[in-house]
Amino acid sequence: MAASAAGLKNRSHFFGNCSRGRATPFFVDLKPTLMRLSRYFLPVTKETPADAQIVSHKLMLRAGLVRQTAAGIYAWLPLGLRVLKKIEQVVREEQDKAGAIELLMPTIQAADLWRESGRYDAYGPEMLRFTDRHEREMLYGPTNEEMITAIFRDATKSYRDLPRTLYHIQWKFRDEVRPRFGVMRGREFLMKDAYSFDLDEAGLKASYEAMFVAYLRTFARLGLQAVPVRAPTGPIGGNLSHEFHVLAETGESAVFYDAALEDVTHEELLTADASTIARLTDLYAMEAEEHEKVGECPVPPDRLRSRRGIEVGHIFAFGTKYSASMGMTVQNKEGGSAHPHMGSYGIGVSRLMGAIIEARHDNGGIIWPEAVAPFRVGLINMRADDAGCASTSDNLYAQLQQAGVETLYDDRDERGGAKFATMDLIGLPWQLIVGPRGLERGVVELKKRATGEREELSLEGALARLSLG
Ligand code: P5A
Repeated sequence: MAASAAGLKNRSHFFGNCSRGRATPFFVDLKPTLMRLSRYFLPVTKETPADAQIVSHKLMLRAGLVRQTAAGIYAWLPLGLRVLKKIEQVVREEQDKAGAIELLMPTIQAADLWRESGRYDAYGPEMLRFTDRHEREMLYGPTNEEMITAIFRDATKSYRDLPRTLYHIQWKFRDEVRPRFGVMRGREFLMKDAYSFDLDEAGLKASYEAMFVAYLRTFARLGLQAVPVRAPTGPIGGNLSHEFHVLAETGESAVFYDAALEDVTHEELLTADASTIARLTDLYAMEAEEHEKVGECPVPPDRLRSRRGIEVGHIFAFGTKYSASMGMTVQNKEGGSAHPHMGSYGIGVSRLMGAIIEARHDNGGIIWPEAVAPFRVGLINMRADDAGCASTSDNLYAQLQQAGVETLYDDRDERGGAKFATMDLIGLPWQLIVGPRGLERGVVELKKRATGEREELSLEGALARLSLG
């Protein structure tokens, strides 16, 4: 059958030219096979899950992205994991561009570390505490200020070792009283947390601004409009802090802001710099509680907007809070000693997935931005029982693979309608549809998920279109 010929051709591309017996690959890349829906693991459902209240949670369950395994704790299924890794990668690239250096700290921490800063008792019941077999008190890290301070303290002696910003992307645990809305407020969640060390306050301000810029760019790349809001500092401490809120009806916070913030364009945010910060932070934006404290509002009423927001990032400048309490000093230029000034900078990586879906969906399902789509193209064979359709689809699939276009191939023996519904639900940016009537005229259909626009193209035309960046 033509279909298996194309399949073989495809395999030989990845396994090299083995003349006989089992192919022994030099590098194992099984993805081409795994991206066939007939062999993938994608448990989608039509039913709306009863326990999900907001649209992103419903869609994440229905599209087979995650599965809850205990209250507020999720398994990331194959499709969801691909998105999570992509969000993580965008965050990582912008951190690297801002000059931050990646490391990886563990999820488990020793209670003694937190006794040094005094936060072990202060943190309260949100901290998951346990003892090991030697009765040593341990905890699952809710954040890493103490650990990074200890690591940096023990390796740093001089002002020449500053400034530095270190970050990691690691699972956190917070025993939230009310985990809800799926991954939005989980107990276990993935966070990017960065920590900056500077000699003085002016240095800290520069590090804070570098992260601020990185955040604006990160959220813009993810296709989100995120408003920076002046924020109270809470248990992290310090006196300067901003939260970044994605505006969405289902957000947990009420945000008040100057309508002029809506005029900032996507392009400006993608290329944000220090002047963007100055412009944005001059504009009024507060969470409800802070807004009330301010009392008489500095924004003319006709320019004041109130919307719900999802907090996807939070940055803090807290100066010497941890360096002083944990005894971290460096020698300064004059030969004296100084406590480094610190900041910490968080992004809710797993929460972002919910936020992106809240901001980008329709009745049919998710609409992924290209930057984080689990696959770029969904190839749909409308008639798996038709040899012509099958061999053309297999060929297109092999060629898309070779062109490096991430493709999920629906090669299952299912009705066309069910295939369309699945593709719309999982929200890949492009659908390439192969059907018998089109093939008679030598054409396939290309559908753009975001707009629903369909276009008939020759096979070569479709391949060329999808292979371009
Ligand atoms: C900053 C980095 C901190 O923990 N310490 C290190 C500081 N800040 S924060 O605001 O408490 O958290 C940072 C971001 O993590 C996300 N987040 C969550 N995501 C999912 N479920 C949760 N329960 C949860 N709690 C916090 C948010 O995006 C937050 O801005």
